[in-house]
Amino acid sequence: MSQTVLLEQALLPDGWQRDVLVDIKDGLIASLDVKPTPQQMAGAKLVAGATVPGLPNLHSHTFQRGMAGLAETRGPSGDSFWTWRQVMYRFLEHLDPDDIEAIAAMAMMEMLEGGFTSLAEFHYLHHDPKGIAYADRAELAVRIIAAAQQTGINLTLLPVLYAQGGFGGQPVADQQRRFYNDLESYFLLHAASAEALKVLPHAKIGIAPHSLRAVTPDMLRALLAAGLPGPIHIHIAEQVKEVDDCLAWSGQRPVEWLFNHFAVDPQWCLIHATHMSEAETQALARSNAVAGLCPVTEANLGDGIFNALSYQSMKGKWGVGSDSNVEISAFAELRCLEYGQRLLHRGRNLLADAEGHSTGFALYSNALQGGAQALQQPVGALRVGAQADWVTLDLTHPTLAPLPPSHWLDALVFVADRSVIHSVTTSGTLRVQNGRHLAHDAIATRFTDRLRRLLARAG
Ligand code: NGQ
Ligand code: ZN
Repeated sequence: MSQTVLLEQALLPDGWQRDVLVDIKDGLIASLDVKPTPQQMAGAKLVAGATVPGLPNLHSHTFQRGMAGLAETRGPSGDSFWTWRQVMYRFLEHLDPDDIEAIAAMAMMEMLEGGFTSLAEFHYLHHDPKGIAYADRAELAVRIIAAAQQTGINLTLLPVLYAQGGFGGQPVADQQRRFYNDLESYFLLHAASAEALKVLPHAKIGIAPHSLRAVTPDMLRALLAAGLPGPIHIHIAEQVKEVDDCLAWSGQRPVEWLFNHFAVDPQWCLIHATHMSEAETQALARSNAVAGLCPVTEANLGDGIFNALSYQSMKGKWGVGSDSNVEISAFAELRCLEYGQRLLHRGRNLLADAEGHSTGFALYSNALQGGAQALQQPVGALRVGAQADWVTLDLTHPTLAPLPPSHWLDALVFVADRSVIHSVTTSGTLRVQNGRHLAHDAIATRFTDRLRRLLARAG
């Protein structure tokens, strides 16, 4: 399958360019011409507006979209990440495979409508509510894959190893039984997931030890020694209590412990990494691993603020994820990241590259690069060989219409809501038009029906 489109305005790696002619073959950009002849332009399908590469979403648990808005009521005492986690555990007790697929499709559709075109799904819900493996042990991975197929988001699936309930070999709690695997069953799950993923031509697979809280050092060593392909994602140093528990267990902080025991390299993506000393920040930046920041969720859960200013000054790589999916928007993640730094350091335009440079451009391009690395997909730039994944902005929208191109990304990150998104394409196929996914109504109706029933069941 091949087609030729003419992008009226396109964000290329070195800036905005008018009239970019793109040939798409098998979902990839086969050629890209910045000085097309009038004859070439005449034969192409015009994409009006300003086209930017879609952002990779490097961290999500799609099922948590089903509890968005259900964890904002004050509980009996001192609400925190840990009481939220109890609410989340109670919510997932009732989810069946059909619910999980319907919620995943809803979340993925909103990702596409919100500017994300690819996704690393950190998938740890594996078994039935009693902790018993489904007849197909990859049943729930199959459901995530089906949702990706329905929506068209480009998936990197990260089957998660979750094997202990806390540092030092604590047994998993009853509420964590749906996550549990030993190494042997994990490898079977991983193989079955890889097989199921074959229905998606551009999909990737990686591995994800859930956190240092949830795997033992021996298991982590054995998992890495198996040499499975793809990226390695892990939650780390998100909460102060997690840092304190790690210190009590090992005498070291989580990021420090990881670097002391493993060769962290660009394959790795450290999710959150909120609480790091300067030495840890430097080690992470030097490793060229990606810091997987989820600023909206980190704010929602009261995690703390990642010191992006010092990390970026050390040329650390980072990307963004929508994690708990309480709000799904590529732009909101970037905005929240910069605003956290402004509040922390009491300054402005802190993550811009240099004087006279746009903050929105710096945020957007860093998140493109870090996200592509974390997903290990050929995404994150409009260039030959990349997936034809892009977001086209409506240049007649009042947020953008009066502005010159040099300010479009600032307006996108700091001013716009999703109503500036006109269309979204992944793998060369149109998925969102006039701001709505082509299957919006069917996906939204199924989600609403299933969630109503679920909430009635749960009481
Ligand atoms: C998760 N979410 O796996 O969904 C976690 C909560 C945990 C975040 N860390 C559970 N944001 O970390 O134990
Ligand atoms: Zn997470």
